[in-house]
Amino acid sequence: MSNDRPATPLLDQVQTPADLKRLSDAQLRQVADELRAETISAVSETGGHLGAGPGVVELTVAIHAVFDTPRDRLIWDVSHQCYPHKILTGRRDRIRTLRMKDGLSGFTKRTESPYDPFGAAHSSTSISAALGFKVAHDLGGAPDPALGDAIAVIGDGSMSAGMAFEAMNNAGHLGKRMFVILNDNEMSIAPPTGALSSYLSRLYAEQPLQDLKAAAKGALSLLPHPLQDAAHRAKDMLKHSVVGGTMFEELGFKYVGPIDGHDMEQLLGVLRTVHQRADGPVLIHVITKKGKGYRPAEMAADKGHATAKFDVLTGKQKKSPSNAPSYTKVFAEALIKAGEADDKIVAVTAAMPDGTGLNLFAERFPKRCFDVGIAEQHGVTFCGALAAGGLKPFCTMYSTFLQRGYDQVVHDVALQGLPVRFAIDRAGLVGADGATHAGSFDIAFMANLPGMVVMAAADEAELVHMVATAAAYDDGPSAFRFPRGEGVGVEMPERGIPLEIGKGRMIQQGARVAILSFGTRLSEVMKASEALTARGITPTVADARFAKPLDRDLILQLATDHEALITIEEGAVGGFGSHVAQMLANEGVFDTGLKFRSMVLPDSFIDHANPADMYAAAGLNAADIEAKVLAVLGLGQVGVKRA
Ligand SMILES: Cc1ncc(C[n+]2csc(CCOP(=O)(O)OP(=O)(O)O)c2C)c(N)n1
Repeated sequence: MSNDRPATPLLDQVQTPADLKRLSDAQLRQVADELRAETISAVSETGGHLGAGPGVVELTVAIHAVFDTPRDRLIWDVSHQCYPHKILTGRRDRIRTLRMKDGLSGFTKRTESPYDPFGAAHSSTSISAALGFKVAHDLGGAPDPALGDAIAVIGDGSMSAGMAFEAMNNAGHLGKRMFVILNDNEMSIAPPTGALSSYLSRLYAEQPLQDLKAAAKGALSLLPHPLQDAAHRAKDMLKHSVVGGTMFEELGFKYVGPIDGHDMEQLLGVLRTVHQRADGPVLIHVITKKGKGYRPAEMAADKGHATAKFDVLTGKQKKSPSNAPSYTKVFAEALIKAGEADDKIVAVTAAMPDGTGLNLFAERFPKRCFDVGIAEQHGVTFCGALAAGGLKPFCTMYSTFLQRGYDQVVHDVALQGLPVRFAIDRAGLVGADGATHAGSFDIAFMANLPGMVVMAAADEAELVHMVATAAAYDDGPSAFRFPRGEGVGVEMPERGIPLEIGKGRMIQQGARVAILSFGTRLSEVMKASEALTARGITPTVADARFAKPLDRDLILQLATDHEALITIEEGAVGGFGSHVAQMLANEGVFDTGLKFRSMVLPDSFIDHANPADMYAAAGLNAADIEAKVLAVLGLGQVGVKRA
């Protein structure tokens, strides 16, 4: 590997998957090699999901060579492994814009290409989607392009989530021809946990990977065959040597495998056979290596799951140094301290030990930390019962993934008043992962729940106090949110001090206009305040700390003492500002003429870019706050002229 663009003579001739159909099997092997080199080279320039793509290059080429995409619907689960697919499906010219503003998405996206029939980024949806396409096909749905087969490619990590099993249960029952390719690399982001993972490992630990002949025969024999004898013979053979996968068979799938996902000949052989012969749901178990063919990724603990831009030769990442600690790290360290003081504190992550910082908690307290796999729903209910059992669980999830466990938050935790502590990381806009990962909705969906305490940290020191608050508060459920990225560099307290529930804090006393901030926009508010002070308007600034319960006294005071009140938060409409507006309306404050404005995320899904650009697009930066203050005071025009 070198830092120069790789030579890709054969790949250069492939504009769309139709071009693969003209190539020999040996040439397809070469296309796969070139595709791997091109993928690694592109990610070195853009950053992104590095390990998953190289693990599926052979699979990507083989599927596109055998099936007829985009007519056949190919659905990549999570779709962080879709970069090679994008290169083969007419997007190679833009592959070096991955995850950048106005560039290609890092995931499949319906609006981007007809080869992306179903968008994804949250896991374990692909089998449901494939089944939906298949049923639409059978019932005469007529989209453009017309419907053909449906193929889901799903990783072993994603296969562990409930949704995948719900879909297989349904698909096995309906018995329709469809294909699930289980891409088993024995990795999730971290090594996968749980009984399913052990089951899959056993499936191939106990028997060698199949050679081509046996695999193709295995596939054949699982399918209807005109010759009963041959079918019988094959069945016997399979029973005794070739077939594992009893669990999948019990669910109604024909099981083929395990096969070597880097052996092009074997892949092509098996896919051609099942393509020709399947008349019901088939699960093809493919063994691959995450990061395959790129040593730095293969050697990394996470197999190069996600990376910044890097040097291809050395694998060294090009990250800019930061001055402040990340919120995630601050959270983890505060939780460890709380855990040292209280042995009832336990922590739960859903397959994100590193991303949430719980790997550090697990190192310190291995018995008190649980990685439940990609299973947010289970994780939340599990925490509910841990709380009912007298422990103090911190249910630690990214805002976007907590969405999946929402009924469990409502039904299993809030309704029963159980003191689960929700630590909500990646709250607000997240940058390159884009709209699928934005933490936009948690304020709204948590603050509307009776009995839920909802906090947002304005900076990293506040986060330390909120961890302490959540640890101390045992009267019901609580949540605190904090964003992706680094803190603002404030002085850190030695230890967290529990906050008074439902009380905000004054930051600065000013006049005429009050700005009430919830969360980390506070630093932008302070920048805006400086600019406004230079214009002769010093706003009052307060940090609400709580969206629930609201600090009524503080808010009513701000409303009474000022001509205008502006709220600001990193969340969608329906959150903090809405609660404040509702309270003020009910108190009759608007009857006496308070000017009220609420700054929230726009009512649209914001595409990937860097976080600063995203907040600029959202209109939540200092300049927007300044403009809002001027406008509400009727000085908007003056402001624009002076600016
Ligand atoms: C609902 C949900 N929870 C968590 C994640 C974060 N996540 C992204 S990829 C991934 C691991 C997926 O593992 P696997 O399916 O085995 O694919 P691999 O990366 O190994 O190819 C996780 C946990 C997610 N995308 N969706």
